[in-house]
Amino acid sequence: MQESVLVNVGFFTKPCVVLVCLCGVHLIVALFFYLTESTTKLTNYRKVQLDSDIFTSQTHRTAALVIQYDNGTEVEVNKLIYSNGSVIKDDVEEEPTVLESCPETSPLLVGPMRVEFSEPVNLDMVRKGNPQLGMGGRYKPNDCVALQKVAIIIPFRNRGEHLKYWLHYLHPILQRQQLDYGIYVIQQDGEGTFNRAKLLNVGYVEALKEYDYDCFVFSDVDIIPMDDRNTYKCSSQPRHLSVSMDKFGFRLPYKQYFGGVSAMSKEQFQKINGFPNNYWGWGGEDDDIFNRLVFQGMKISRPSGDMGKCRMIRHSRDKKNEPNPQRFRRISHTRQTMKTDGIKSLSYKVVDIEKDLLYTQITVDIGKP
Ligand code: UDH
Ligand code: NGS
Repeated sequence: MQESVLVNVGFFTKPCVVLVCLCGVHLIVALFFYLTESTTKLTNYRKVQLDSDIFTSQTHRTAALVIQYDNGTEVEVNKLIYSNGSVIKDDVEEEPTVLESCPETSPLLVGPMRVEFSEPVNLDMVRKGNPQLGMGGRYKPNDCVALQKVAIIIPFRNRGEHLKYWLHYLHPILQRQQLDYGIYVIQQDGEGTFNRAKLLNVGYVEALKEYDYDCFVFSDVDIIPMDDRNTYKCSSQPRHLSVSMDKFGFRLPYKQYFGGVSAMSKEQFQKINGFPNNYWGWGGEDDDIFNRLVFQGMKISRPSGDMGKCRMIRHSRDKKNEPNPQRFRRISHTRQTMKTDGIKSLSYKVVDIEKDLLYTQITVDIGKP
């Protein structure tokens, strides 16, 4: 009885051994492919070569990464990379090497906007809300080449609260306007009499030391546009931008008014020898600038009253910026004085340069009357 069982088992032994062998071979083959695959993946990741040049001040970029396989072959893939190096998306469309010019009118504009000054502004929130900015309040679009490189120059002293509102409102607007821009806050050092026009001259010279700007927007710190179609850029003629201010009942106070916010190309600014340096205290310097432009045969270009609406932050008169009693006499002599007094005769000392994410602040000693 025992013998017959043994014989039966012996009869089934050969096929079983063959089956077990086949299973074994199958297992080995499967294991081989599995291991080869995972080793390649691992090698891929370790051997990704990043070219550090691809990182700019922008948050992300597409870039070609070279992946090297074990067997020596190299493959290029496109990835979206954050500037901290983390790869967030595979196989995105390749970034064109030559970007096209931005359109004449930005498609990102929203038109009329609500502007109010009831809630205080937190600058950390403004920094977080503008992740595309580079140090010094610099920005340029990453999907097209901006039509103009614009330096925005703000004359400044003791107006920190106004500056916060200005930065809060203007950064998003300027980005929607697709400008290549930088913000320059020119702070008058010391307690002497304020000189707006001389600070603007300093801003022009200092901004040009940093970048090849072709347009200069001169803006008071307390004026905020209410419509982003009022683009902060230059025209073929000098442009007055704050044409419809709330404090003047949304109209020009007088036809020749050129105060508040204005824009001039490098050529236009050079043609008038810049701004006067000798208007100490409040008033008249903007009229002198208007005279200079007219005497050089230029006309003022302006947006419509609708697009040119803006709000001014209400405030009391600043100390050391009392009305200048000499202003009427001075504006009657612009034709003669503009030849010598201006950018050619400008002298000042830079005391400090501070780079914030939202602006570049240049503190200057501009002397006294
Ligand atoms: N500015 C300063 N600090 C000053 C003075 C002027 O930052 O102490 C700058 C600032 O950018 C300001 C610009 O210079 O927006 C023009 O100043 P302004 O005094 O000529 O003009 P603003 O319209 O004031 O600001 C006019 C006098 C307001 C009197 C109001 C009385 N109710
Ligand atoms: C004129 C001043 C300008 C000044 C404008 C608006 O009278 O400098 O008022 O002033 N000209 C002279 O004084 C010669 S404002 O109402 O904004 O304070 O910009």
